[in-house]
Amino acid sequence: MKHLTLAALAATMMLGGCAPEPPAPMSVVPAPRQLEWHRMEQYAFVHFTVNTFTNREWGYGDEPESVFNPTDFDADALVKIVKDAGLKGLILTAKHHDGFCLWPSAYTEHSVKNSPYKDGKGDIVGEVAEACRRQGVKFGIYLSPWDRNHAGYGTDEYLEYYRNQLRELLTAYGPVFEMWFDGANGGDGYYGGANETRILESGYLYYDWPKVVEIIRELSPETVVWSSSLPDARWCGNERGVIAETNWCMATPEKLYPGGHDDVEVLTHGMEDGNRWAPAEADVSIRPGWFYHADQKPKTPEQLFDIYLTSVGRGGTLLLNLAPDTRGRVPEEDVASLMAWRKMVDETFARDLADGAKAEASSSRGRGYGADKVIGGDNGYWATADDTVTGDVTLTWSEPQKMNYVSIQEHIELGQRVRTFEVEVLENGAWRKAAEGTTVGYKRILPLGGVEAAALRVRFTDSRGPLAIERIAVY
Ligand code: FUL
Repeated sequence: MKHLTLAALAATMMLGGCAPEPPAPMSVVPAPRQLEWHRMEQYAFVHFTVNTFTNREWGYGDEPESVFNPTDFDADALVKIVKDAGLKGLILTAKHHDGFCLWPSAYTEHSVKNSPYKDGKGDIVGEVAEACRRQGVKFGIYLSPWDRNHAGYGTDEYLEYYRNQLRELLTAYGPVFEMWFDGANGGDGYYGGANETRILESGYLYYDWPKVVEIIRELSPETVVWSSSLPDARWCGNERGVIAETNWCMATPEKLYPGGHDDVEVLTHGMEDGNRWAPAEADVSIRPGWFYHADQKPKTPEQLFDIYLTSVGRGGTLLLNLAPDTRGRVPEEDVASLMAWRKMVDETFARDLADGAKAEASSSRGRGYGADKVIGGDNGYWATADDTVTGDVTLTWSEPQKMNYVSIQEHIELGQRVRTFEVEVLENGAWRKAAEGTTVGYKRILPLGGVEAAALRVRFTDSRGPLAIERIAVY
């Protein structure tokens, strides 16, 4: 027995000694629910309510329930479009600012139950949640805090109503991958017939977001909370689908929402020294409006492709909105654009050239953390020693390859580290800088312009700690 152990020890030593410890995690790392969320990369928003029928973006709150009358709604058809487009989830406007509920809530009469849809027996939230489960698409909910219908909006009565609805939704329609709380807070509205303006001094204080988050954590701990104030995920600061090139996944809540208002600078870039994981999500509509309007056109597949590069390609997620029409169907031209975009993304990123390359690094942490780990993903990560915060990985091919994009991913389980990097290509025997960037995070995609090169080198020129790179892919 003793001999065997010694032999095994000798073999281990010949192979380069004991495997080193992994790099220590940075002080802020993602929770498992956030990691899972990052990996979804892209999911759909669906804006559908009375506004679809009144041709508005923000309903006033006085719309009779009778206006909600989709003639051909089919939850499975909607979810199939989302799934075929490669979108991994669907967040539905269960209630928008007008207060109309797409589910038969026990707490109000202002819902589908008093609409002509299925003679009041329909439940859009339930039907979509079920269709999502059947088709393997994750389900999420938008529940507008601002409610222009409710008579008690602005008082404690409304808060109780709102929290009851939140509990009702999470209990009846879970699992919910993301809860989406928009930032529109107060203004004029119907408010049960008062027809007045109600301005909140501070949305943060009124809604008591810590209390709302507590309810979600209790009923649905796996749900990612999207909001301005206490987020698991943050707004990227615009509705164009453009995340900043320098994009840290960390932020400090007090800095995101100082004085009850968004700090767009912090939302846009995040904070290198932020005290919680609050990654950027890019919400953008396929059309100019969030809701359907007959006179609007969808974005082209090329526009959607650019949005993919400035959202998923900058380390965040893409929340792409679809707007069903008065039939309850996603307009055919939108579906065509969406599917053409999907095809473009799939074809562009179909074959990772790194699969046929040899990988070498300037240095490594030791056994189990070599350069080969960057190829293919899912097999660990390349890491440097504790005192080494710069380094490079070179991929070499036997023949020159035509390169359109490089995609780099950090091992974010251990936090976000890279501050700056450069990409060089070996073209006709000489190295040339082809691209450069700042942060990497979950994923960073940069164009290489179709260069023909026999090698590609990523030089990490500054990092917050030892490097931990999960994947370098070339397309
Ligand atoms: C905003 C809302 O005011 C818009 O109507 C839309 O729902 C957008 C996604 O969020 O806060």
